Amino acid sequence: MVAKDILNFIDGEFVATGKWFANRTPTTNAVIGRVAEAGKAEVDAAVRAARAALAGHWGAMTLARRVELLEALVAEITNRFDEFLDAECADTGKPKSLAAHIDIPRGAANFKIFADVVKNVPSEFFEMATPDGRSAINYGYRRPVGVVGVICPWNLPLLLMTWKVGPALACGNTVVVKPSEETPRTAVLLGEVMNKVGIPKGVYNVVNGFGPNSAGEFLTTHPGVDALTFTGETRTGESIMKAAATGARPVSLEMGGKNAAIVFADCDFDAAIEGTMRSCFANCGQVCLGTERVYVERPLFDRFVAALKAGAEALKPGVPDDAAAGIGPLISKEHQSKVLSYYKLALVEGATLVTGGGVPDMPGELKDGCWVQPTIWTGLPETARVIKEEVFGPCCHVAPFDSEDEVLAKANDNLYGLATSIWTRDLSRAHRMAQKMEVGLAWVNSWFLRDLRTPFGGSKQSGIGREGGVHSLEFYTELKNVCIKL
Ligand code: NAD
Ligand code: 6OD
Repeated sequence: MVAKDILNFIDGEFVATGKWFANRTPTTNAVIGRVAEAGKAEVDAAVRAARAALAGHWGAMTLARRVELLEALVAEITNRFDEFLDAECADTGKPKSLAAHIDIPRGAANFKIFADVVKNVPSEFFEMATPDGRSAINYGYRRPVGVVGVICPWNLPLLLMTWKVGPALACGNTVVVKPSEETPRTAVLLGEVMNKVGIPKGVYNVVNGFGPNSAGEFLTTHPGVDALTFTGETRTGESIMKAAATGARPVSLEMGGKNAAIVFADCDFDAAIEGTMRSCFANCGQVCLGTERVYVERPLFDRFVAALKAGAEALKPGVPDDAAAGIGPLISKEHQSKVLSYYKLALVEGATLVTGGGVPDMPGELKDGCWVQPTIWTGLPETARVIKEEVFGPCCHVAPFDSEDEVLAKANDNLYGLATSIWTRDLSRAHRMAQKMEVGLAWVNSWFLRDLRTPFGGSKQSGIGREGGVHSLEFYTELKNVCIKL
């Protein structure tokens, strides 16, 4: 049973406010709860609590104890797996089979990996000769950056929130989290887990609300926040960067994408289809790393399009509990309208519709949900808006290519630079292509295969900074040099 009232979590307490907004479930668009919107006062209270925790028990805690607490968090999320699963699926409508495999396990794993990193990371050391014939030693010492504001999107709510909160806490920071207004449940539920395992109050805080003139803006402009980490749209990231300029505060930005998959004729065909199906349609296409542009070497083009079409048409839309569901709804009616407007635009821009293009016929109350059909186009010019702009829905355009140079030029001709998937059996070509693609993440013969020790982030307008493994330490700690004359 998921909660009807979703409160803020401030200083270890669940806090209501005088202002509520509706929590809807995307399968039917029905209101299933209400969310207490944090105003300036609640955001201020959360930031103060976070500062106090930093100055108190949490700041003074040994690394070994912090690591123990993070490991206890992992165990408790795992204990309450089904509650997290229900909460995430109520908010997003995604199939439980997907969330049970990706969202919730990664929600726990994000604490484990960074507990391991901080336990094991070495520091640099240099010895130098001094002019008086003696010497000095230098070592790097990391301390927490302070109170971190964590602004989250709705597509993988727990996974993407803990991807920031895990390293932030592991490094000894405190956080104020602003979940997406669409998906507040798992962030608030995590508050219960924090209390249960004994994370000191004030270390983890959650404020609910929207962006401009609401909790998001109040948090990012609060002078008590030392650093801002954000996942979401590039335009929002720009606003957050502007807010962070006041006080010259550091930002880590993980933003939009318009990712290309490149399929060579020598690929393992079945693997390429399986991977491209997931990269185009998993999570109803709402994955920043997802593929919306597929380039296929000409000899394979017709066969590839036919197989992708068959795969897309076999995806059964269904509710989270439906074990046969291959695809859930989009997140909201607003997002459904946006995606459908691109479906229309594609035809105006001259696309050939291979499959989809509309709303599936759903029974009963599901008719009011945020469903769209998985959609494939061919035939668009590279200048089309549908080729250039992020749709963030279950759709892709497939185009043929004849040479590496041609496909590289096309794939790189975009303002975004997040991820790519290259499908080939030719190892030299795989390396060549991966090196020349203007992206932060290049997969070869795979997609969304994640080793959490590796650098994660986007180039161009897809992001600023890298997180993951030791790279997260660059953002969540201040590295100080200590120089000792001997
Ligand atoms: P969004 O930018 O609309 O919202 C993200 C968060 O920012 C929400 O919590 C929202 O309330 C808040 N927000 C909005 N305006 C704000 C403001 N002015 N000040 C402070 N906070 C503000 O993004 P979304 O629609 O939730 O998520 C989808 C987008 O996220 C897509 O573009 C997708 O590519 C991107 N994304 C990127 C990554 C990545 O790792 N690069 C991961 C997931 C999603
Ligand atoms: O796997 C991750 O760590 C990560 N940040 C995934 C982002 C997915 C975007 O929708």
